[in-house]
Amino acid sequence: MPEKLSFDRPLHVGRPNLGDQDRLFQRLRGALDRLWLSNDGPLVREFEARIAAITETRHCIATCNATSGLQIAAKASGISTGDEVIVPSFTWVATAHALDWVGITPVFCDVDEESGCADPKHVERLITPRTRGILGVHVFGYPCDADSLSKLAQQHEIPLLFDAAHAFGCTRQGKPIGGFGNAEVFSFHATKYVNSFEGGAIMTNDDDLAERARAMRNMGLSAEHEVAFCGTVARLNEGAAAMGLTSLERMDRFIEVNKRNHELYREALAGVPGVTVRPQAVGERANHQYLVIEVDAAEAGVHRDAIHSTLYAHNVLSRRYFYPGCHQIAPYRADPGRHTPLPLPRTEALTERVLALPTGTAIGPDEIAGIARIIRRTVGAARG
Ligand code: T4K
Repeated sequence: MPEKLSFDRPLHVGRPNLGDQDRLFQRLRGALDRLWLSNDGPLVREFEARIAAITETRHCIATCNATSGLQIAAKASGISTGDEVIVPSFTWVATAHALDWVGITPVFCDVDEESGCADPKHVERLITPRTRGILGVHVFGYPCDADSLSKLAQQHEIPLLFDAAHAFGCTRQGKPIGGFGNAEVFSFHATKYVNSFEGGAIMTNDDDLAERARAMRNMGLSAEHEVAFCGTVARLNEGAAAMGLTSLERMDRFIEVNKRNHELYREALAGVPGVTVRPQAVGERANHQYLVIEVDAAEAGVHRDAIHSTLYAHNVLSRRYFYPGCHQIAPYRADPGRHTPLPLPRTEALTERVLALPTGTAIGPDEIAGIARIIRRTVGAARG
């Protein structure tokens, strides 16, 4: 009988990790008993204090998601409608949309191939008098070259922000992500290894920026009936904070499992021509939240998309994070002169090669071995 390769249940990328459900319900009951469900409640404050402590950053302003957090961080840094901000194209579309939605123009830069993060040399070439900020992305938790970006930002007297949606719990040169640049923004969406159902956090060591961001998150209110700034509504609610706090209690365990999965994939895919597991930064603490392989079609004899389709056919729902590059998607492609003065060859090559595979607590060693077997056979068949 031929060996069974397909899975009986779909294996997803982005399956949420769950903390202790009793602790979650206890916290939710507490919120219900207090009749305090949102607007800077005690669970939100506790969540913020925990995130600030873990990341050794002075201020944490929890938000309803990272997208809103990025918008507030930009506005609170003094970036306004009509300004341009340089941002990598190799990222989730939320990074670009967060800016564009509030009338800030994202100008896309190319990335460094190894890290997948903004290439500071290209950023430098793109800076013009219209540039009012730089927004780096610690893509898949790999830390950006914050030193080089920071030098550029200081030289041009513009704010430096980081989209740290993937990088909670990671370090750069041993220092936790969260405290770099003028502000960083985490995501605690359900698909992140620590989640608050939906949520985000603006992190900063700048007291004034923190005060502005805190007010902007809540309609610009600085005190009762005192509206200091134009703001939005991007508060985290108590239910979400209850989930976030419960998830944080298992943070180390989730990282351990992700790390084990990373090793298992690496071993199981070793020697498959043209297929490599994207590495994490050497010597840093990584959360291993995303497990991303790269497929070199020339060597593997098969394009990433064919492996993606084959996995799907076997019930492994891989994701092409991140394809296409932001500069190639409709809203930005339509106006290339405004968003991308140059082609972005490294981004374009990378977006053709990457594929995210299931990881996290919802997946076990046997499943990883099975997924690797499908990939190995697909490549083997393609190469004859
Ligand atoms: N910056 C970066 C660099 C980001 O990657 C993101 C988000 C953001 C900013 C913005 O963060 P937030 O504003 O969302 O806080 C997913 C996530 O929705 C998104 O948060 C994430 N990045 C992005 C990389 O992935 P989709 O469109 O792929 O989501 P979806 O609904 O297709 O789900 C992905 C996988 O997760 C599926 O296999 C199903 C599984 N899943 C999902 C949810 C929500 C579950 O198993 N259970 C669930 O509850 O964007």
